[in-house]
Amino acid sequence: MTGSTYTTSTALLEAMREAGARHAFANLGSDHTGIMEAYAHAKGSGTLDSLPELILCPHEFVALSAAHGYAQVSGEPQAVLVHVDCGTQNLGGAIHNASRGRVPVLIFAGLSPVTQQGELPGTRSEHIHWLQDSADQRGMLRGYAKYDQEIRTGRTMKQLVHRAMQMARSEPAGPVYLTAAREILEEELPPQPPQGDWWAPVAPAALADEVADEVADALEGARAPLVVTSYLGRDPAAVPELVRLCDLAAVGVVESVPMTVNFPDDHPLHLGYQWNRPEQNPVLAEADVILVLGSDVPWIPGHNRPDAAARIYVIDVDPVKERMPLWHVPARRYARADLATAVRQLAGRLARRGRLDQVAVQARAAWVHARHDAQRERWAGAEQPPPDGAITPEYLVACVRDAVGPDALVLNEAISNYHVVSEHLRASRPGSVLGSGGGSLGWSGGAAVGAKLAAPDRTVVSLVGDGSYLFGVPSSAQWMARRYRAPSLTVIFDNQGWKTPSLSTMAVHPAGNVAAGAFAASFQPGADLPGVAAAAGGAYARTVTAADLLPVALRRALDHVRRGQSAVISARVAPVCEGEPP
Ligand SMILES: Cc1ncc(C[n+]2csc(CCOP(=O)(O)OP(=O)(O)O)c2C)c(N)n1
Ligand SMILES: [Mg+2]
Repeated sequence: MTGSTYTTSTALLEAMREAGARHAFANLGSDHTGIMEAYAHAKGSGTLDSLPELILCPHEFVALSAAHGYAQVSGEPQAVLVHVDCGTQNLGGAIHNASRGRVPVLIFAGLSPVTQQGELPGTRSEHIHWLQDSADQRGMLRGYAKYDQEIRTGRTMKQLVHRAMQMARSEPAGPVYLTAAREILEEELPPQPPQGDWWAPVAPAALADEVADEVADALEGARAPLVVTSYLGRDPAAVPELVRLCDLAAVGVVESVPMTVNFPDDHPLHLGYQWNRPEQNPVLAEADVILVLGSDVPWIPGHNRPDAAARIYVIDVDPVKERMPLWHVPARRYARADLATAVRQLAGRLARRGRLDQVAVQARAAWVHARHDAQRERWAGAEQPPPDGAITPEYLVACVRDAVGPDALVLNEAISNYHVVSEHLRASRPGSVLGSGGGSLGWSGGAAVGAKLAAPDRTVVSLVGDGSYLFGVPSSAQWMARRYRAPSLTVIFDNQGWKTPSLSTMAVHPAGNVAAGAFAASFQPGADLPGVAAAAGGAYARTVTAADLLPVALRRALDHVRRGQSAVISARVAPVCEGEPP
């Protein structure tokens, strides 16, 4: 075949762009011949703007993580192109993260050619076309993709891309997966007209009047009302709405497993964070009315639960967690609603009805504020470095906070130090912290690249465990950061191993052999982790072992980042085990 002018591949790429994908994070292969021709043709004819910008990704996990980070920051769905079955498999845990994080992204993979004797343009031409033909390629992502479909003719390509994107963007948002054989991608077509205007996502849902009344009644009658949230702040506009509601009725807020800033840390009604620490949160136990506003894990009932008599209301875009096999919160009412809309409705109702007992509200506000202040005082005390000059995680986060300032965009993948980041970063600006939303480690490597592409004027900072840094394929992510001018600062909590599996084991076997120190998942002998980034992406690379050297190391690293060069600082914190690994 010679260079064709308009094919199904052109329609695919145009439709992605029409649906809002500014980028296609791509790892290419023999299924993408039509796509490469389409880009080459667009370049020659000056029409590249009608296609997503192609971002080459040496690893697919990083490609999807970058699309994830971009979509989180911009709210715009992105596209990912991968190679048949094996490229799909290399997406690995990034598809879990996108699904659990409810991130809109369209993944497209080719299929091996469906003809083998030259019957159609695009027919099999390489040995791998027999090897890469799999029985159920789409099945690999089932359970994680919201929608999957094979495109069987170029005539429906644009419709199906828009339909898939409409699904991806409608709440609860999530990844979608399309495939097409090479013959389909090579099919010549008359140019397909734009369709973007006809496939908007489903409009935000409001609370039914009777539900809004019931929740407002509960708040008016509450002695100790509490909001628990994990991801209300994915929509930064929802945060000031929540502040207004909480101010009106003096409602305290606990962030459970926060994936973003849901409520300003410096607001006196903020009552702290819940991660995995095996202890009862007294604030949760004392509450008599609890609004769970956007949370997959509002508490871990095995060790931390509300009072049995508490009246609980779940309001969420996904109130019964349709993709989770086992899930339950003992709520009076489950309501599906857009959180900014629902919270605005509740605040409007409380203000209009004027039934709140103002004396009780004032007294409660004073009590919550005192608790907030005591909590912050305790946290501030923990930031002092010990006399031996070692770097503690609390000190590390405090140094990062002071160095980067409140406008930075912080990616939290600190794992056994997740809670330390929450408590010491003191993030108060909506949209200034991100988590993956899932549990497959390595997200921050690619997500930092995507986040910086989406917000070129912001300083992007990843706080990451040493294990998670390696899971993120830093060779690939750091190369992309240089090639696409998306520099960021990575700070590694380098405890030279995986601490969390030991913590998990000790929680199950508190007096077991691991608790006694007989085994630890150590990375000794230690690796030069920043050196990986220097080799692959020309990053500024430093390892810091003493507390007093940290502030200046961070300042220097940030200078490099501001000049366009990525920087990776490994901060040596207490190792998972001393000396030789047991
Ligand atoms: C893809 C993936 N593989 C394995 C795990 C299991 N896992 C959970 S925490 C952890 C250790 C992470 O190490 P690090 O980032 O250094 O954090 P630390 O526990 O040392 O704080 C592992 C391997 C996981 N969550 N995801
Ligand atoms: Mg570690």
